Parts: sequence; C-alpha cells; structure tokens
Amino acid sequence: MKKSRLLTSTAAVFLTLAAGLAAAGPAGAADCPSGEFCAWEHADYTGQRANWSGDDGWWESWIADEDSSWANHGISGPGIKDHVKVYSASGLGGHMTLCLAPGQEVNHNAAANDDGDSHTWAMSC
Ligand SMILES: [Ca+2]
Ligand SMILES: [Ca+2]
Repeated sequence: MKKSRLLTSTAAVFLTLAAGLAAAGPAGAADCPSGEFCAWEHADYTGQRANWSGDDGWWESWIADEDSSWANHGISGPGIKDHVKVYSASGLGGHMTLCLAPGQEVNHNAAANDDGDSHTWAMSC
C-alpha cells in the first residue's frame, strides 16, 4: 500500500511538472524531438516532418529538395557532434546549404529552400 501511494504521488508530481513546462511556453517554436535534427517540407515548421538522430547521406524523396524549415534539437556536450550540416546533393555532395548550431531553428531560408539532400552531425560549422 505504501508503495502504491508513493507511485501515485510521484506520478502526480510529474504531471504537475509537465503541465508547468507546457505552460511556461515553448523554448523553441519547432516541434522536434530532443536529440534529433528535423526538417519540414514547408516554412514555419509545417507540412510533413523528417527527423533524424544520426547522419543521413540520402534523404527520402519526399523531403529531398523539399526542405523549407529546420531545427537542431541535438544534445550538447563535450566531444559531442551537436551541429548539423545540410548539403545540396546526396552523400554530402554539392555545397552546404545550411549549418545549424545546437538549439538553432530556422523557419525559412531562401538560399537553402528546397535544396537539401543529405546531412551530417559535426563538431562545429
Ligand atoms: Ca518545401
Ligand atoms: Ca538538392
């Protein structure tokens, strides 16, 4: 009985904290899982979202050359590759269209718009 009361109160505290976080307002505008890099087919983080925790040298056709907004929600830390470089051709070819620092969100970028085909996590830009 003690154990179940403890679990119940722990759950209640967690829910209160979660509600508080939600009410505190967004740290960023983009809905992108922690630890991942996200790209959307339209500006302002709309349309279908692609998200990756690792590198991808060949984006799926529906997002390749369709990316219009981006968010880097990678985890930062010593020795961790927390920047994301996006390239205009598959296999990190072509040119770098965009480089996002950890936590950076880009809701629109005319030069990079609809041009990404691959990306890699990097130590810096
Ligand atoms: Ca697009
Ligand atoms: Ca391209």
